[in-house]
Amino acid sequence: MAAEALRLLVVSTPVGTLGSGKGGGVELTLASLVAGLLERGHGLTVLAASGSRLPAGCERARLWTCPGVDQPSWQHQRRDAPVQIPVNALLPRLWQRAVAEQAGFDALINLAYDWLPFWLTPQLATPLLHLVSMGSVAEATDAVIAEVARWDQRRLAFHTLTQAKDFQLPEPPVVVGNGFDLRAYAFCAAPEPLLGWVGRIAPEKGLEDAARAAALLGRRLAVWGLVEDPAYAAAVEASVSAGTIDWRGFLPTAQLQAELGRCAALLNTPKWNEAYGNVVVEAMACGVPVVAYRRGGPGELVQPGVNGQLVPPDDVPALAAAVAGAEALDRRGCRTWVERSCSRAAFAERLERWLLAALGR
Ligand code: HBI
Repeated sequence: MAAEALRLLVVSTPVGTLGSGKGGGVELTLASLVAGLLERGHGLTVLAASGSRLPAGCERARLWTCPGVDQPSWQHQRRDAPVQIPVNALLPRLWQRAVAEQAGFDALINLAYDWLPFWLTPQLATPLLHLVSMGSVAEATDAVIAEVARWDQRRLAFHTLTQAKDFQLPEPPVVVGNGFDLRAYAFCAAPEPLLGWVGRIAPEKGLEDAARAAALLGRRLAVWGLVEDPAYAAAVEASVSAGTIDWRGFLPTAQLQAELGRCAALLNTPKWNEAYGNVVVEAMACGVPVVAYRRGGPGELVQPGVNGQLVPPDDVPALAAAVAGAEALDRRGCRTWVERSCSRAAFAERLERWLLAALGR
């Protein structure tokens, strides 16, 4: 239990409503951050887009919402793109409310990857902290994150060391990993001879490499995820023999984990500096070992010989060759590693340590 209960305002991503899945990994991070800190006795208020629903486990948090137009995703803009504020935008409304209410909180926590909240940091009386959700994807956010780091780097936390290395930081970074409600993931001891791949189906996720590796092995590849780029999905389907890919669609966690657990191994093929790699931990939580590129967060989460294997980035033959070694691993060891490192309780403890240090307590 925490030494003293903090009153915390968590401001969500302006890309989609909580519960829509459009916020990507941030939704899972927010759920674990809020539920974990509630468990430790803190008071939580969540500020998000109208239509948002509090995730399971966060019922004791207060929910405030604002209407407005989503922010364009930084993942789909050029690195040198200017910051855009749409007409009737959600982002400034969220922060207008946060600024107006700041006196009622001990700290504000921002989960958005947007210029405005980082820029506001030195201007607020109540300490504003940021859990940065991505690696470097835009010069505008790189620059403002570097400014906050120069001003007071204690205000920043990252999911992994690899992600933090993308940014100019005067001090070693605070790395908090992520947290998962492991009751939601069932361990599967006896898999099918099936390979798996989970993620938004878009070029930066590298599905084409996993499909080619499965084809090289003559194995089926089950694919779960939102088809964000239909043309890309069709091109991947056409790149391997019919029947190699078994498209399973975007499933809520309960259904996803029930199917994912039956895989003999998960292939993880990011083409960008994935900040963390939630799907890698979700697979391991079900006992599924992971073969991943040595890149981004997954390159830090996979412990070779314990919960999976790592191969040189973009090396498809190496990806295929590593599958047998991963499938030979003890599946219970994958689950145990997640229980030790990625539970909501472990995540909340790391978050609380970050908060108290940033508040100078
Ligand atoms: N883009 N502008 C913007 N703001 C965000 O908060 C944001 C984003 N793109 C993706 C994203 N957040 C989340 O899906 C991260 O989990 C990747």
